[in-house]
Amino acid sequence: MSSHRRLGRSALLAATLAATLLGSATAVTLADDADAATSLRSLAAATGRDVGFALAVDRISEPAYRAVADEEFSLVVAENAMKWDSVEPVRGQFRWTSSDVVADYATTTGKKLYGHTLVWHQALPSWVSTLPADQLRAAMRHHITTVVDRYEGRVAAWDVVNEAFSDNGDGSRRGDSVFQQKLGNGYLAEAFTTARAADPDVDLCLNDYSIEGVNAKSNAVYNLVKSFKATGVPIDCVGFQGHFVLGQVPADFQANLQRFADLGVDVRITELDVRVPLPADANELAQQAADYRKVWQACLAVTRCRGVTTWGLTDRYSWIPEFFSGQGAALMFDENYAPKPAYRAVAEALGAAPTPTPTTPTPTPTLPPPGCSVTYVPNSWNTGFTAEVRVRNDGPATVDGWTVRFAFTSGQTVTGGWNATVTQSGTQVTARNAAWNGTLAPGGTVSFGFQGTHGGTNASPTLFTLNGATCRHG
Ligand code: 9MR
Repeated sequence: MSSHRRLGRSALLAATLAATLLGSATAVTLADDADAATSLRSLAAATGRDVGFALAVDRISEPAYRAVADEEFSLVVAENAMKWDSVEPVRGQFRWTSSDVVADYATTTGKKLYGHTLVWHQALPSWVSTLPADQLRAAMRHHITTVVDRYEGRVAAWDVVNEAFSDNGDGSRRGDSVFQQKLGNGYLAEAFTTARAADPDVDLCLNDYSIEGVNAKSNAVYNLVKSFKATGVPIDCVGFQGHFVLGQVPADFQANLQRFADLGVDVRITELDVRVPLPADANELAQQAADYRKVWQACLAVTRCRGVTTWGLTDRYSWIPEFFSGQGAALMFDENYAPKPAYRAVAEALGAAPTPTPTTPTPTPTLPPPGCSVTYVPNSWNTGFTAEVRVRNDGPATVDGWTVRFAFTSGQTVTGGWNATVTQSGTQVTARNAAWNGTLAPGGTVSFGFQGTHGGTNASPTLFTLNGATCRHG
């Protein structure tokens, strides 16, 4: 095989599968040379790096999700299933159902399993916060020991402590952590020592965000790692989460990774995503691709960088839109599992040949035909209105969880909704299914609505999408 490989067998496979599931006759074609094509997983393996994704346990049974996960990634981490509130919701009673799904998935697919996370101030059951200091210490030790023991020999590395430093970025310890409040600075070393006692071989990592560049917070983490090394507290790795705003990967990212590596720890990008104001346009997706490329190039340039993990797999399911209103599209696969420019950029950073420049006629990707129809029925008065939106699933597959998006063109404001959670950011409106109406069988229709205000003109939106796909009117 040539040193450069062409992109796309698995991406093609995923796009084909997704397109098939979504009712398209033709997949988006990514490569003109599918025979020599390969996946991110194999490209990354050739560089000695892991390409990981955060697994949402309730999505792995979906065929398109599973196909991309299986094919493209070599490492898996639980997005939520190994957190304290998931595995020990009641003191001393451990529930392994969800965490085992992730561990078993790693085993059956031969992927590396990354552990996230043992001690964190969030995703913490309320019983932990109410304990007095001595009992909190005992509970922390018991939790770490039990969870690490359970996955001993299977987890390659644990985020032992997550986000120990303050949000304000000044390098101080996090004041809103019950561990910090009741146990003081020493809880960190104690957590690492406890984890080491439970598993002498697993790598022990400190994980945090907004530490990607050289700044007061990353300096504080750096000094802590240095002091651990100096005093013999076991630590093997530092995780840089990498939740980036578009275009804001710091210029000194690689240098920062390198200074940590020089302390004698591995480094890893643990939760990469690059959020974009919605709807993302082509320029933004190109910038996002450049950001992903820069992250991978930095990792590849640092010998002790073990890999890059994205926080999720598809824009269809990502924490971003929920936490940052009006933003999303942060991952390498879009809402229909089609690889985005970021995917191609990563593959190229990993050694795949650049996309051949197309000769005439310019091959335009065949987009899936609309898989949905929308009827919009406004009812206006003075400066108020209601609107009912009816959405029909025209595709052959059941839609499991829906997001409908559209934009106002005459300054309207949503004030409330029914049968959906309706939010607005600028002109962009996002409606997500309610708990009871998320499933939309082929041919099925769902109706939701909202109240709003307008300034005298109440033009109807013209473009609606269902889970990212453009809908017909009618
Ligand atoms: O993506 C995760 C989201 O589904 C959870 O509700 C949230 C709280 O448990 O955690 C999110 O993941 C976080 C990760 O565990 C730590 N770094 C920040 C991530 C995004 O908030």
